Amino acid sequence: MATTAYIGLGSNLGDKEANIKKALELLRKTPGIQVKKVASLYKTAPLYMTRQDWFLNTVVEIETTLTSRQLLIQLKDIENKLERKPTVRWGPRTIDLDILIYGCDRVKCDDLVIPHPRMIERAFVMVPLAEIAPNICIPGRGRAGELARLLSIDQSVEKYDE
Ligand code: PH2
Ligand code: MG
Ligand code: MG
Repeated sequence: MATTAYIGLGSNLGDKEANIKKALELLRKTPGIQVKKVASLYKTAPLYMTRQDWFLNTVVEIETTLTSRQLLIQLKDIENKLERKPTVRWGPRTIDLDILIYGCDRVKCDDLVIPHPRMIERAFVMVPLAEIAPNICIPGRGRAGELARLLSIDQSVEKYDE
């Protein structure tokens, strides 16, 4: 049985657009993953560690027969293929692929928490998510569309001209 999941993509090192495009291509080639919807690319101001280059972000909707754990392994594999190097937490990266939502599942492991615990405070996640799934409900927080609207009042997220 297939599960609908949402994945956040981000890049702020090297050729950001090429990195996101390559990651999308690798996602499409991964057995057990079907990419259903891709949001626009957004140019976003860095959150948390603010003295670094701006990010390109997007969100994709997939259907997958993989478990959330298998999906995580595939996403790490794509990050490795794009030569992501370990740096400081929230520091610059060629590509970051995060599971945001996996069906209705709730997961709490040391290395995997679903829904993504910080997505609701991040306009760089909620704005592209709301573009492709405005009515999706974040448990206890409301609809993506409304959350995105509130967050984008004070976080800089603008559409990127491809
Ligand atoms: N990712 C982070 C930390 N800060 N800021 C923006 N704008 N976009 C990101 O993808 C991002 C970030 C850690 O994953
Ligand atoms: Mg991340
Ligand atoms: Mg990550």
